[in-house]
Amino acid sequence: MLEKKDTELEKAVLIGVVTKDQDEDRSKEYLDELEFLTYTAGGEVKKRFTQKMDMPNPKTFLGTGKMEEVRQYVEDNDISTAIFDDELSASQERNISKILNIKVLDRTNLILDIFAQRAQTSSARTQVELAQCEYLLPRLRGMWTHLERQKGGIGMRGPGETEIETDRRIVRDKIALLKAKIKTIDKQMSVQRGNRGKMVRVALVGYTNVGKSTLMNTISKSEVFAENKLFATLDTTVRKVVIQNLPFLLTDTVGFIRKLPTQLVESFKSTLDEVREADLLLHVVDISHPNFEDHIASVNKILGEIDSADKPVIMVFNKIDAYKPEPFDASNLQEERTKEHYTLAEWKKTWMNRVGEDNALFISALNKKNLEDFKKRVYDEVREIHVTRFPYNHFLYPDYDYENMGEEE
Ligand SMILES: Nc1nc2c(ncn2[C@@H]2O[C@H](COP(=O)(O)OP(=O)(O)OP(=O)(O)O)[C@@H](O)[C@H]2O)c(=O)[nH]1
Ligand SMILES: [Mg+2]
Repeated sequence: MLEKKDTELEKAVLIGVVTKDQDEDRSKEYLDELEFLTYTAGGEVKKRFTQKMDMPNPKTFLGTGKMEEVRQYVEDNDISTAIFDDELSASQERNISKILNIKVLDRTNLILDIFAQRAQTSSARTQVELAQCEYLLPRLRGMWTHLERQKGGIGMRGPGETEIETDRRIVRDKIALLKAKIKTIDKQMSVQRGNRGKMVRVALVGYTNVGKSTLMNTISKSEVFAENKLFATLDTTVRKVVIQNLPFLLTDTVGFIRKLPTQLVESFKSTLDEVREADLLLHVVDISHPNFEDHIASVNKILGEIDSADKPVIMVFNKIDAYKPEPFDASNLQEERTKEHYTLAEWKKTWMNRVGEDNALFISALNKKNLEDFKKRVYDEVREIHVTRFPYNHFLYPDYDYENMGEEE
């Protein structure tokens, strides 16, 4: 079933398209992310192929000529995996794998596979397994049945590995079983959350790899696994944090990504319930990432999907230490000044200004920069919620005192 063992780096090619809605720059950014996903899953990208098209070919996604180019490269370079940035239909997948004669994966496959590798606890494993089964069911016929399935590797971990040839009914039964298991887990988790009483709950949310766990570790002095790969965190960690006498619960959870497979959003319901039940969200953003605005949009979209769009939010722009604007040559009249050239001060005057000074914080979790301001802001907000729940001990929480820091747990 789910396997965690690392395999050697698999040689892969990436395939993307340039369309009317997705220009070359955008397509490159998406493929950059796909490459990072591939690396996280244990693959090594040898080449990227892109094709300009109005509409993907319904049979083979790419046009015939481009496909032949890919086939030739794959054959000459001993490539074992072709990864498409866009979702393939079952028949496209079948046709393409017949032509290329190697594993064919799409973005969803890749994300599911990373989740399968990273799932540690039984609840995370169950949730991933359910998502994989849901994804597999409509595609059961015509996966890479003509290939040796014993090889393993990217996209082969999880239930696909052993059950591909078996009847759909078995997968359906399995889905029912997993759902029942998750129901039990949901109940346990909800009891756990209930036991935490009326304490204010704060949840860190954000795109994957933005530094949520690093921030959690810094302010709660806990040891949550953080690393420079995607989806380092799959489970939810809850810590009691005390800032100047004021206790609250801080949650670190799974990161979001563009086009997070719906199967995952659904089956990770119990993990995401922590976010759904939070009183305050800290939306962490990696401001040093060139696409951070897209990331914010993806996160907001998923927050909407889990009914959490209208919670109070503080935007936490992290990694300010790593933020570097592109150099701008004013003497070059050909060059237009764009967002890539903005300094942090300039960024603050854009839409960020409308978020309100109070609701936009600029920090470095790694270098512990501006953490005082961050703590003060969180303190103020949590205090406001706290005193509505415990009005009788209002006097316990005076205004935030910058002098007396370093007392938190
Ligand atoms: N330069 C810089 N790097 C940071 C900062 N904060 C975190 N990082 C790095 O960013 C990477 C990702 O950090 P994590 O804390 O694992 O990010 P995350 O948001 O928890 O990621 P997922 O769990 O994958 O969603 C790690 O390599 C961190 O060291 C920062 O303020 N500056
Ligand atoms: Mg994390």
